[in-house]
Amino acid sequence: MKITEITMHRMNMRMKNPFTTSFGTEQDREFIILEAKDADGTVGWGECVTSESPLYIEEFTKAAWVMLEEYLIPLTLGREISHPDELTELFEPFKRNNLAKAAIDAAAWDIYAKQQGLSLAEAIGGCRTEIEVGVSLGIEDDMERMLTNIKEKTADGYKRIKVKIKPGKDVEVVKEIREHFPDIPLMVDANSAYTLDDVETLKQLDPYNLMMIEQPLTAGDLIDHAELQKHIKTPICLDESIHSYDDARQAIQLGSGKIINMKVGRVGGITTMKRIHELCKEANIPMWCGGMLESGVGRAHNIAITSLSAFTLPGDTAASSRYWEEDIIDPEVVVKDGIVQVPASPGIGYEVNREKLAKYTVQKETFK
Ligand code: OSB
Ligand code: MG
Repeated sequence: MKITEITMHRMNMRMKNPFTTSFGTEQDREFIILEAKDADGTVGWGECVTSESPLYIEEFTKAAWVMLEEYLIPLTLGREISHPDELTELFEPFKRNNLAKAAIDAAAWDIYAKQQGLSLAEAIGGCRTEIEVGVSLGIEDDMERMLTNIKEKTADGYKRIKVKIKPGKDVEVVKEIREHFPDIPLMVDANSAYTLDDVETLKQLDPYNLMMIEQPLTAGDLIDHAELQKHIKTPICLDESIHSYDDARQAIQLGSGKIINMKVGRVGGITTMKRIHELCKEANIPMWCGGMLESGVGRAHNIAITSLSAFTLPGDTAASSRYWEEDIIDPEVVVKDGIVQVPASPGIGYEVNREKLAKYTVQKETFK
């Protein structure tokens, strides 16, 4: 395989509703769709899941664009590779910038799968034809609205509900949710908003039978999470602390968490994701696929990834319609009774709708 042309589409897509986390509110998603063309004409797609601002992670869309344009795309173009795994090694000298790296990696895997006549799920070793999904709900000022959201999503069949929390919007919120929904599979995500000074508050979540608390402490931290886990019963799930195979290995060794949220972007691509997957399988660490409010392209990759065997918990890959008036893929991602069918057709298994892609593109450049 030899990628001879890459087009970056900088996108701006407005979500139906604002999404609030402990780090801020986002409604206009700015990200990059990366289109790669092989010498044989096969086209592959990847999504660079950055946001306009570096609030969740240090990368952001304009920075990723420069990283891709100046470093990663020149390294990729015209290079003969026998397998997409080789890209990880190729990009290794450049520190971090995982979201940018993962965008090319994703497109290369799509090309590779199409050339092999395999679905992306098959190409990466997936073993499921359908996956269970949950939904992630943002912080709401109005508790009634939160309860309505949960009621709706539960009625839609989502397999678990995740709610965002932050200091001051945590124990009371969970208590009230549990009063109305005593039995739903429920978890919370703090997006790094707490410190070890908050142990007493976090302990108060223990009676509410949460599946897990996601990333309570600082992004990148493993040590304090291990300490926190000794004091709370709720299992800790790591998100912003896992950027590499070694992060996952050390987290398991230290007991920093009991569950891992996998985002392919955050770990720099499918190749590293697969290594972490093997590690978690061996260590009996359940995984699930996180989300970055993706368009259909990123969503398609997430569906394929979730077909791997250690992804035993429902992830955040909700239906296209949960986010968008219209998605940029055909067909859109549909969730029925909390289940998404894993496409069997070659590559990501969805067609990018070029008309809709163009409609939301604010900058486009082709590199050869
Ligand atoms: O922490 O998982 C997170 C969205 C943007 C950035 C970080 C996170 C999230 C979500 C939403 O929780 C996941 C989704 O619905 O795509
Ligand atoms: Mg998270």
